[in-house]
Parts: sequence; C-alpha cells; structure tokens
Amino acid sequence: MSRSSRPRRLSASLAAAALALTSLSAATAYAAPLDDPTPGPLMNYVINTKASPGHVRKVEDAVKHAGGTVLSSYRQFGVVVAQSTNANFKVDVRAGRNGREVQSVGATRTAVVSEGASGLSSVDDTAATPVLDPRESEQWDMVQIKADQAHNVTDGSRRVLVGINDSGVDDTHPDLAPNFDARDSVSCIKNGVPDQTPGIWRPTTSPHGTHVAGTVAAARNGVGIVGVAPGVRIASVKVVNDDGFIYPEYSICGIVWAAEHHMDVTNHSYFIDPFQFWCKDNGDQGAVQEAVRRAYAWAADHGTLSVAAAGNSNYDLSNKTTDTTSPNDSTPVSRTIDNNCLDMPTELPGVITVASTTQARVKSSFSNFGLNKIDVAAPGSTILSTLPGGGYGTMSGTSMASPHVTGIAALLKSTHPSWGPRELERALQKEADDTACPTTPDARCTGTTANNSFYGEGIADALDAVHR
Ligand SMILES: [Ca+2]
Ligand SMILES: [Ca+2]
Ligand SMILES: [Ca+2]
Repeated sequence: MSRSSRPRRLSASLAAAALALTSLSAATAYAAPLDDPTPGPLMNYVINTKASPGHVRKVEDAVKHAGGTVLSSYRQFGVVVAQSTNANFKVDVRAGRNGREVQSVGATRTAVVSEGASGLSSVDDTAATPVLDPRESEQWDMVQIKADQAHNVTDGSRRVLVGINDSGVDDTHPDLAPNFDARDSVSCIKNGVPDQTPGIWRPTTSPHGTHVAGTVAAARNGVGIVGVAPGVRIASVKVVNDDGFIYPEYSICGIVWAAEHHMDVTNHSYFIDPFQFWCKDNGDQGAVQEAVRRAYAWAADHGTLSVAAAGNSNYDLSNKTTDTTSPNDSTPVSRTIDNNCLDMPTELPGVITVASTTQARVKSSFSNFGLNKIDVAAPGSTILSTLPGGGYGTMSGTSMASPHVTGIAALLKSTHPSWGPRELERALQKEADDTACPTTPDARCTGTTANNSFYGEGIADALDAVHR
C-alpha cells in the first residue's frame, strides 16, 4: 500500500502562517521604490551573497526588485554582477525583497558605464521570468534538506534518469512535463508484464505518484514549485493498481524495467502487498522474499539505486513482534513475527530506508523507526507538491520523505557520474546531518546522535551532495 495520507486542505494554522508570510513579503517589497526609482547614471555593481556560495537566486531577485538587471551570476562562489540606473540601487538592493540575502554591494567603477546598457531586459519582464518559482517560499522541506542552497551549485543533470515506481505520473502537469521521459515509462500492473501503451503510465485512481514525482523533480520554470533535482529527468513506472495494491510481480517488473532502462535512482514509496512483513520461514512468503531480494540485488548490480519509505505504522522495524494487518487482500490475521520477516522493498539489502520528519526537525508521529534499519530521515509531514490535473496540494507520509532522498541521490549522481549504487548509498549516509534523539526521553529512540533509531545517520543533506 502506498505510504501517505490522502491530500488534505491546508490546515488552519498553516493557512494562517501562509497569510502572515504573504503580507510580510508584500510589506518588504514595497520598501523598494520599484515604481519610481531615482534616475541616475548607468552603473555596474557586484553583489555578494551572505555565504559562499550563497542564495544567488534570491540576490538576483533583490537586484530586479531594486530596478537592476542581472549581467552575470556566479553560483559557484556567490557573486552577482548587475547594472542599474537607479541612483539608490545600493540601498534599495538591501532594503527590498530578498535584500537580507545580500552581504555587500559595491559599484565596479567610478565612471559611468561607457559600453552602454547590456540590452538585457530589466524589471519590466520579471513577472514573466521570476527568479524563484511562485510557491517556492512554501517549500519548508527544501530548506530543511538545504536543496535551496544546493541549487546555487546545480539543479542536476539531464543525463540522470529517476524512476518514479508508484501509482503513475501525470506527465501533462506543467511542472512535470519539462522533465518527463515518456520513452522509458511503463505500466507493470497487469500481471507484472511491462506495457508501454502511450499514457498507460498515467494515474487512474491515485494522486500519489504525481505528488512524489514533483518532490523529486518539479521543474524550475516560473510555475508552481521546484523539486529537489529540477534538472534531472523522471520516468513513470506504474506499479500500483487501481485498488491500491502493489503485488510482488509488479514491484519486480518495475525494478527490472528501471535497471534495463538505465535509471540511476528509483523511488519506492510503498510496501509490497499483501503482507506488510514477508516471513522467511513461510513457504509462500519465503519464496516471494527471495524472488524480490534477487530482483533488487540484480538492479543494484546494474547501476540502479533504490530508495524506499520506512512505513507509516510508528513500528520498530528492529524489534518485530506482531503483525495484525496482513494479508490485506483477503482477511488479515493477527500473527507473531520476528526480524526474519521483512517489510519490502525498504528492508532489502542496499535499499535506502527513509524515515519522516516534521518542519520542527523531529520524527513524524507516524514514521516507522528502528536502530540500524533507518538509513536517513527527510521531511514527510505536510509536503506541498504536484497533483494530477495541474494542481498542487499537501500530503503526509514516509511516502513524501523518500522522494527527497531520491532527489538528493539524483544530485549526487549528477555531480559524480561514475558512482554506482554503493557509492551513492555511502555518500547519502555520510553527508546526512546528525540528529539527536528527543531531549524529553523517548524509549523508542535508541542509539547515538551520529546514528539512531529515529533518524538513522541523520537528516539528508542536499548541499553536501553537490559540494563533494
Ligand atoms: Ca516549477
Ligand atoms: Ca536500508
Ligand atoms: Ca550520522
């Protein structure tokens, strides 16, 4: 079953927060005299971002709102070169929208620019080509994993292909269409036999896969949101049938397809039905466990990394005792289980297991956990992303956490094209930000700050991924 709640309307408190944010940015925007800049000579300026590299895009935005034109942007070291005839440019660029991202600003010469205006468009067309996509400010998740900072270095490479192994992706969504690869998309929900009928990979009953896809790679295109890796390509590998089931043959078909089609990373925000835990000592379940294990191992050997949701049952994966929910396609029974029973694919060797955090950087109440079971954690509570039909909405679940890590893996693959699944796995673990157990004692959280049952190696970090 997929690992998320249904899309929800904005909660009252979140809506209030969004409103407050809107009025705040409107107030600061008006601080810059955009409509009536003081006319002055044509001058060129350098603007340094707060850190190096830094938030170059926000500084570009500040330049435009101060009546300037961006001439060059050096993402690598956080410097923007700009031109303006606003006599108060140096003041306005710090006082207006995103001005707080500016560390320092200086004119590059004392004489008027002799070579004339650059010919680049100025403030007039900023509405048509905004520096930030309209809803990026609502994406707290990207700030938590530092994807916003990582994008000053790279958005990811077109060479990298990510499989969204899920309920289908709406490739007509304006925020997904630019990055969608139809040629490598497929459906596996008829007996696990690949079907490439055009459009068969689209969603039919569930928005889940479209939401996951947006978190991985929604485009930087002036529309809606921006994903973790907006420069990479995505393909839909449909493995969830119209009743919400992912049978083993679907999941096997999907991972083999992904590897055969040279996908670098695949996201799996689901557990294989009908058993939440597949037990090795049971005839049917043992055989399935082995078949699925082989498929994922083969895919990893062929260069495809798998990232998977840890699950939404607030269950300790390192101390299994009971399962009351399986099989979920007939009549569930209550049974005693042990650690030889696996939640698949998340507990398979080499699969990155992702727990969920809230905006407060703590474990989401629903997130599964387990010492030496969780690899890393990422945002999964109230995540804004794309919905079928061109819309946007928030969803919650470890389903929403996993695609953040998939996106970081895609950035890592972009900056290290020679790396395979094992190198990517090690880097994801090593670069995660250590996150301690809660200060109020919680018996469920065991281990160290460096590696514990709630957050594994820590909260995943996109900035380190692009710096190594
Ligand atoms: Ca966008
Ligand atoms: Ca794992
Ligand atoms: Ca760690």
